[in-house]
Amino acid sequence: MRELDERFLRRALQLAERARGHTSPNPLVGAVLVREGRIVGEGYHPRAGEPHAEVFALKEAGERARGATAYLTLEPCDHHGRTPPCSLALLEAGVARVVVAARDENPVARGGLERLRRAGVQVEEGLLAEEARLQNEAFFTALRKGRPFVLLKAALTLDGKVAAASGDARHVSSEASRRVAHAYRQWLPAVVVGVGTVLQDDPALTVRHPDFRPFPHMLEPPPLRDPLKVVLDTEARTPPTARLFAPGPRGEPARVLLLVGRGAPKERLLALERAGARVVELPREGGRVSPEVALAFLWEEGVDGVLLEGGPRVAGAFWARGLVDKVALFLAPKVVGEGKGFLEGVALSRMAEAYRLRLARREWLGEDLWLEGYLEV
Ligand code: AOF
Ligand code: ZN
Repeated sequence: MRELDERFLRRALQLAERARGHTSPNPLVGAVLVREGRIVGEGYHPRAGEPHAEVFALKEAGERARGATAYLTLEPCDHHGRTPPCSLALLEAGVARVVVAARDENPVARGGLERLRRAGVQVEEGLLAEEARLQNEAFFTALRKGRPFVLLKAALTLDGKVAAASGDARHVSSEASRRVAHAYRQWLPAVVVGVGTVLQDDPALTVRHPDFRPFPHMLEPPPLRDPLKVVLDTEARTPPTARLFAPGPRGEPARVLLLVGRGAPKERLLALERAGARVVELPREGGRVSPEVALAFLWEEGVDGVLLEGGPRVAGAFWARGLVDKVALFLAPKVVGEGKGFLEGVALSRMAEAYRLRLARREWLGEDLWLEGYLEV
């Protein structure tokens, strides 16, 4: 029984993955309805504002949902949000048993399991819970912290440098690593860079040829889309001709958000707006737009996670304030000697004080070492 339950729940996790990159601020959710050992309905949540996973599965099952078991990656919602409660939909359809991987932690939506239990539905939870929580780690972390989840990505030489002494940062890591990095861009709704990176590297920040290895349940790639491109640019120094304004590889117009400090030169703001940017003036702290203020603004906009892509000054500022949740590093077998370190402005006097990462991944990508870890606090 447990083996079968696990198999169908895994199928639900796989369905959920089809929408990676499209659901923020909502989670990825998959649903499978099974009657007499056979799948009678499947669904996933395609994007915020559209019906929830359960609704698609119930629709496909029709009358066959009566007496069925529902396998859900997330506790069904119990609220009238953008859509009506899934708990009621499951009850009305006559589902007899519900197997749920992870509890919803959204105080507004959760509670579906209690309602189903009270109505006499057999409820089981916790199977594959860890995998389901990992699938939605941005969603869960953001809810818990009340700000977007922050993944810091960097390609480093063996001596820990992100750029040579001149600032040249082009192609530290291999093509294989860059493809994985593009999968992170697909995953998180926004990419954040400092204006220094725009001036130095002129990145496009689009999603091209991603390699979806970070996501274990993904069977087929989701529809690709470029992230919201966010530039921390206190003085509005981004050139209106920067590559990030160009349409993406699929012809989609670039979505660029420039977070500038109050009092930045008006004529530059106008030029950047003409280039297609949305420009938002935020209060300064110590002369600059702070990471806290930027994240708070993004969270209000419904951004539940960001990929921090540098440079070292922005990375250091987020790190020093404890705002980095997860790190993805690509370590290339190169040595440049003096160059730009990974975290500018972070300085410790004793090795014993060093930050520690709890490693969640250590894998070779060709000759690069790929690490993922969580900052221990
Ligand atoms: C489910 N099934 O497929 C999803 C759920 O604004 P709404 O109505 O889309 O509600 C969003 C919240 O509902 C979201 O924050 C999360 O708590 C839950 N998402 N629940 O039963 C789904 N996507
Ligand atoms: Zn729902």
